[in-house]
Amino acid sequence: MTAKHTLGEFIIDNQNQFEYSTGELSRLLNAIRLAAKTVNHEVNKAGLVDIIGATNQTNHSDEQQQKLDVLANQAFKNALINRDIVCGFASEEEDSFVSISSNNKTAQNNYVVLVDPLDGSSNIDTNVSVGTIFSIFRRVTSQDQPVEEKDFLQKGIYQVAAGYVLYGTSTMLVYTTGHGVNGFTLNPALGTFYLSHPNMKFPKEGHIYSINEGNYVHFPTGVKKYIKYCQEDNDNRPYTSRYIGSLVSDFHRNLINGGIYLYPPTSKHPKGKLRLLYECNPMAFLAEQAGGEASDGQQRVMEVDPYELHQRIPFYCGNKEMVRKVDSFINEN
Ligand code: AHM
Ligand code: MG
Repeated sequence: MTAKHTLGEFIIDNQNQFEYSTGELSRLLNAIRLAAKTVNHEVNKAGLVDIIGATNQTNHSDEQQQKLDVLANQAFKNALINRDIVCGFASEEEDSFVSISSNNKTAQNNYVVLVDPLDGSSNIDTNVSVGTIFSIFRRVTSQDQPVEEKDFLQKGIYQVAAGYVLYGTSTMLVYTTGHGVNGFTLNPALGTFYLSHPNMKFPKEGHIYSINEGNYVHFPTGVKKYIKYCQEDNDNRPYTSRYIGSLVSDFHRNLINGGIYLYPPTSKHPKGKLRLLYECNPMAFLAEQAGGEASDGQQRVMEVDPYELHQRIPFYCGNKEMVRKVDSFINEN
């Protein structure tokens, strides 16, 4: 495999790794690749045309939607729905899931996709990196009926694929189907993603902690103790603090350089801020596939049993040893 391997070739070459290899998952990943290029195009135009700033709408979580949130959501929805590839779609920007019936009545589609179309979108106005996060499950209901909520409310361990697109200094698509993590960089001149980061793994040791320390006074005691531990002058510490406020970018940097991302419960977000289905599960799957871990402070994120689409949880994700350390502080006494 060389850096000349394109994402399209890689998807086809690896489709036989997949348990239910019908080509359906490959077509789905190709649709995501296309949507990623559309969003990339829009993000790059920000500042030139009137797509920066807020709409006058709010999403399910009562957060004001940015214009690009809406554009990105539409790009993913169109790419998936128009291609007759999936049976269901859920998004951080939609109140409820969308059921999609196939034109082929004898063979309905098998997969549901959950998307955070533009994560970290509050960074858009200031030209700071943002991302898209996606998670794919096989439906649990029978193929001859419309999807139900339970097709989406599955534990993360049942994900068949997950990934993110990072619209950064370059645009990357990073994904897993449970056989390691591979990263592809977009050549903007050709509009093609090339394999640039094969088999991504967290470095053995991490030295970066990423948390919004402005919320410090509201953190649980265990997290406060962990932050003090990161700052101690001992062994390989103090660690470095780096926080972009864009989960995809913070996660990507920590995956490459070694680190942990933390979003504990706060007074504003007593259950944590990040959404289990659109953000935590896919990042947890990628982290584990790259030799890292993800926890909500009590258990492995991918084993949390979801009860609602927009559920939030506390999130600690990154190098294995660092996640275990913060867990041990949280569960002390
Ligand atoms: P969003 O999906 O509304 O963009 O919120 C998720 C983002 C994450 O990308 C980021 O890590 C976090 O919210 C930042 O939150 P805060 O500004 O509270 O630190
Ligand atoms: Mg988000």
